[in-house]
Amino acid sequence: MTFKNITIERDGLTAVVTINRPDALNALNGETMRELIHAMMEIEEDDDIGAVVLTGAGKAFVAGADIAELSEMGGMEAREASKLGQKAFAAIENLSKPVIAAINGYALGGGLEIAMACDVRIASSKAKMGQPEVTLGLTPGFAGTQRLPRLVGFGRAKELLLVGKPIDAPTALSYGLVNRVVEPDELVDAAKEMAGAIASNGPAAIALVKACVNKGAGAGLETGSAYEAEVFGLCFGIGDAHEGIAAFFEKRDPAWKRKKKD
Ligand code: DAK
Repeated sequence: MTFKNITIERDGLTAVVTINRPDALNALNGETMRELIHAMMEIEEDDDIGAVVLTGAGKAFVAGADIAELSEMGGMEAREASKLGQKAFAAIENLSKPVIAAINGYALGGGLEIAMACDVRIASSKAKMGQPEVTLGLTPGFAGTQRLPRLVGFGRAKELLLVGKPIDAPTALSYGLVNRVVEPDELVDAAKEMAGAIASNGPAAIALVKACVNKGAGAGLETGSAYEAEVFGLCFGIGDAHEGIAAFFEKRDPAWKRKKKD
């Protein structure tokens, strides 16, 4: 598919997906959501991609949902927009390959929510993050009220959600909202380096760890641990565990099976 609002660039086993509407600070309109869904489908099917970096073009990561588009919506249209957004976020969260958000600037409202749907967040020292929905008389619509407290705790989440003012990158780091803060010109390389490290590991183990953590977050310890035991067995069943352990003892790099159909 050809894309209008995003670009996809390959670097080894990493795909860098850039949201590219800099004139609107990469605000998420319906078309961009649809393109993100298609991009994730293409990446899912491509066995030569092991990890993804998601970033924004220009001075923003994503300045939120497209307010101009939202302002013109009727009820049923807003309902469809909501479903589309949920599908796009699920496509990122459920992608079998980890997604690293490289937060290059403003990540506000839906922009912070899409970053939180990613697996890891690295921020530029210039980034600003927040949930300003209440300043527009809105509540967050892409699970910000749910993912933010899971990442930063209830007190900090409620402050961000209720006051609506953005925080800077060092504060986000101290809250645990982002994993690392780097200089702006080092951001994409830092994210690519992490993506490369992830992609060099066992591809099935990577997909299964992501699924375990995500599924476990919504289940109790007992159910999550039972799921973990199943996928642990699967690593042996598909041979990756035997290969990884053999490579360790033979002092060589593991030869992972990348093709799903091998
Ligand atoms: N939508 C559309 N256009 C936007 C935009 C946005 N969110 N943010 C910025 N722009 C546009 C500006 O209108 C401006 O366009 P022109 O005037 O040049 O035509 C251009 O981008 C540059 O922006 P500024 O001139 O404002 O740039 P500044 O550097 O001065 O300020 C800023 C940067 C990020 C502080 C400022 O642009 C800003 O406050 N932007 C709005 C941030 C915001 O409130 N974001 C939305 C939060 S609400 C839903 C689920 C979720 C949501 C909605 C529905 N459903 C389930 C259906 C989520 C809602 C949100 O995200």
